[in-house]
Order: sequence, then structure tokens, then C-alpha cells
Amino acid sequence: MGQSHSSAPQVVLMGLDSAGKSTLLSRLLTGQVMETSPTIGFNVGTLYLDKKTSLTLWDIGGQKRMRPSWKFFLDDCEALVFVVDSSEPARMPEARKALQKVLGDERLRGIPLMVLANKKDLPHSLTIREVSNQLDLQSYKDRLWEVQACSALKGLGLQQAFVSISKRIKKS
Ligand code: G3D
Repeated sequence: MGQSHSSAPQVVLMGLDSAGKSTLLSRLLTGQVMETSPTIGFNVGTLYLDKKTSLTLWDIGGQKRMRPSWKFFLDDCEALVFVVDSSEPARMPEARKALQKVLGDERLRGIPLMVLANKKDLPHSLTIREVSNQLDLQSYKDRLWEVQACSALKGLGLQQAFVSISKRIKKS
């Protein structure tokens, strides 16, 4: 990697377990060596969108036991990407609570939120509107938020989503 992690805006990837975060990160960073932060053990990699634009992506997991360590990432975080499995409506209430909890953190105040409605390749996956309703996104009035459908498995919708995140970071 030609650029150090610290120079690119830091984007934190969150979501419940099985939402597809690792699949997404490895799909986006294909051909790159994925690093694991030795101190904390999370996956990190730099996504190059064009010659001038890169983002450092941190996959900080979703498992309950990891949640206490989320706080280490929030200080420098410039955008939050929250990944949900849109084929699992039953887990939306749990996802809504996890999102609400993390966005309640003072350090994330005002930063843009991108919700990725992942697994759109599966039949009967929730629409963008359904995901935004179930996560109660309308209640977040103090930040820009957006929902994009994607398939980490098939590599659909990812590039657009991260280009959009990068634009929002530049604006904010
Ligand atoms: P996590 O890192 O958020 O815990 P993973 O999630 O990336 O490990 O993905 C969990 C499972 O969902 C994996 O299946 C993975 O292949 C699958 N998955 C991830 N993204 C997609 C997608 O866009 N479409 C479909 N159909 N499946 C996806 P396994 O079977 O390995 O558990």
C-alpha cells in the first residue's frame, strides 16, 4: 500500500454478525493484502477510488463481545458504514438497536451514515425503503444518511456506495 492509513479518511464498517462485512471488505480490496491491526485484531485496508481519493476501511465486527472495543475507532471516524443483511427481516430490530446505540456516541455526532442493504442478490430481500423504515433512519435528523442496496458476494453496488461516502465526507 502506497499510502499510510492515517492520511486517508477513516471509515468504520459496522453491522451485526453475518451481515457480510468481511465479504464486502475482501471484495473491495481484492488484490490487496488485507491487514489485521495487531493490537486490536480487526481488519483494515485502504480503498483507492481514484488517483486522489482513498478511504481507510475498518471492519470492526458486529459480535456483542466486540462492542466495548468499538469506542477505540470512533475518535477519528469520518463516516460510518452500517451493513445489514436485507434478506433477514427478522434481524432488523436488533440491527436498529445496534445502530441507534452507536450513533448515540458523542464522537460520531454529525458524521455521515451509509447503510448498505447487502445481499440484494437474494430473492425477497428488503427494499431500500423497507430497510430505512425498519432502521428508523428518518429519526436521524442531525446527519446525512443514505441507504444503498448492494451485493458484497457479487460485487454489485459497492463502488457507487463508497464514491458517495467519499463525496459526503468531503462535503461535511
Ligand atoms: P460478517 O463479516 O458481517 O460476519 P460475512 O459476514 O462476510 O462473514 O458473511 C456472512 C455470510 O453471508 C457468508 O456466507 C457470506 O458468503 C454471505 N454473504 C455476504 N454477502 C453476501 C451477498 O451479498 N449475497 C449473498 N447471497 N451472501 C452474502 P457463509 O455461507 O460463508 O456463512
